[in-house]
Amino acid sequence: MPARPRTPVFFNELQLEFKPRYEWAFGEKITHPETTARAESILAAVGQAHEDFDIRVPAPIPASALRGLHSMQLLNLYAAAEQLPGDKDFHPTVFPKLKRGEGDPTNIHQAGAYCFDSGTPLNAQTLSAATWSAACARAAATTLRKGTKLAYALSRPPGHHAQRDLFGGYCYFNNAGIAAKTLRRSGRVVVLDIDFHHGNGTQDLFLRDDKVLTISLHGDPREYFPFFCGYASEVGEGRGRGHNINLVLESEIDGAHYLAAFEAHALPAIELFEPDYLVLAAGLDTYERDPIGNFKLTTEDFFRLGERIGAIGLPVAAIQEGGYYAAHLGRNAVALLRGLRAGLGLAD
Ligand code: Q9C
Ligand code: ZN
Repeated sequence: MPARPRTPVFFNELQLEFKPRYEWAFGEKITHPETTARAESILAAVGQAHEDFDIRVPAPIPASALRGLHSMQLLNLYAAAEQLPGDKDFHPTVFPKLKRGEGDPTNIHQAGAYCFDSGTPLNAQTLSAATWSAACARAAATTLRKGTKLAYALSRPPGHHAQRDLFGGYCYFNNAGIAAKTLRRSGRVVVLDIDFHHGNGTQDLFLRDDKVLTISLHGDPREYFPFFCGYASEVGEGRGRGHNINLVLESEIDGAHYLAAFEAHALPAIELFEPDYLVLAAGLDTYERDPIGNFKLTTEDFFRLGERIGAIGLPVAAIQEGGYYAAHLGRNAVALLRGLRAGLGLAD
């Protein structure tokens, strides 16, 4: 019997050097949810399951690939942040109206022109970690273009909230967007976002694109981040009209109801679109113990969901997004990936 293929997992240790902190004006320090413990938990779990997974360092991502999705000012701002003192996290506190793209990106104090929330710090390690995180997503997509059926990007920091010229929601570069843009060169792409939060950045990047279908299942934005978008009425614009789907799920939804909503609303739309590739924005903050989300999915539910997504039969680039119960994040990621392997027929 041929050896079953191991699933590539892309990660660079340099991603662990970014340690975002909350530093409030009053000097009080609070642990930031997007900790290195998240990536460490996933690394440990995939390392233990080495019969199924193969951890690889991605090729570096060329600046041109980042520029294909993000503005020069955003890149320049991250470069300016590299000059911050090593112990300093800069949190924008002033958000000018009508000045998007107009702030001076070489002046860190104008970072609020490129940011949409106050919980996403810049420091000297942000650019390096975010660039490697994006490189993981690009490597996963490149692997799919060569014929691999499943690849996983251990992208951290996450990406799905990042827009062309805005960072926020712990996201700096839109990793899933980079994967989708890479795959789009060889076919039609569906981006399926299962993070607890609406994938506003990905929606925005492909809003007018009819070759990329974006679907996001998430908590009600009237109550949960990012608040200002993620509503069912956002269906795409121009030729992209009909190619964005927001599925707002009920508060405290459990795995069975989540899967039912997925099967009733996401699956038929994916099949109708006839995509060639699936990019999975794999947020695991729908977990029952997640400190930020309020859904009630279990580890077993992540396996079932992965299995259902894999069974669609499309090559899958799974890109890590949120998930803040770090102690169980690794086992949840492995459950989702093992489900995907089973659904795709890569397991025995
Ligand atoms: N007190 C991702 O999952 N605000 N980002 C939460 C909680 C921001 C989450 C506030 C949540 C962003 C990738
Ligand atoms: Zn999230």
